[in-house]
Amino acid sequence: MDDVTDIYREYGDERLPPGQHQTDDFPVLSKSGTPSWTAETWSFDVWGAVEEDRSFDLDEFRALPSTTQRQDFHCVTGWSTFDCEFTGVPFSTIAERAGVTDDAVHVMFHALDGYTTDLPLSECLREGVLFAYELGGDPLPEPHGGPLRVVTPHKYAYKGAKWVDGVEFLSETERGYWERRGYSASANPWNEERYG
Ligand SMILES: Nc1nc2c(c(=O)[nH]1)N[C@H]1C(S)=C(S)[C@@H](COP(=O)(O)O)O[C@H]1N2
Ligand SMILES: [Mo]
Repeated sequence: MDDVTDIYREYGDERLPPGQHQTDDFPVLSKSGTPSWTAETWSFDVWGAVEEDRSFDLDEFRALPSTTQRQDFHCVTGWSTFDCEFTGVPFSTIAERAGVTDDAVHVMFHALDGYTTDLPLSECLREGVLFAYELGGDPLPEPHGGPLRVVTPHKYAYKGAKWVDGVEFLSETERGYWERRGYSASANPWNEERYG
């Protein structure tokens, strides 16, 4: 297992970002409840500034090369939970499979509940950004985004779309659900970038 719990060292000595408190459990936070889906119809789509649009069903996605990482998780509302063990496919693997074109600079994640969130492409290519389908060695619980979610340990957790079913590569910056509603586009917890 890889440890990516040392990201904070880029910003100082404190593992717990400023203004956060540590919780031992893993709370659930969703804008509008847990959406329903079926394994038969679920698909994960990749489109936009790519050489070839791609679509994966669940079995195809789980057959991709995966990694297991221990990560910390920071919600912008103030709680942090340490040492979450996620298994999934690195963002960079998906970018390689689709063949990102030269004009791609930004990414929009799409989810089954209508949620969206955006990040610069360079921020998505960091080691800790995964499309995760297991938590602690078990299938990712649906309230936490199962069957598939994004995790972004270098950002507040609203950058990690639960129930993710699409990733769109963009040649220009666009804003996601919370980013359009006043939350920070950059969302660095150690710089307390909570509001835009
Ligand atoms: N699709 C979707 N993804 C989402 C959200 C959401 O409402 N819908 N909430 C975000 C927020 S604000 C946080 S803190 C985390 C919460 O993840 P958890 O419920 O697994 O703790 O998911 C993020 N991803
Ligand atoms: Mo959050």
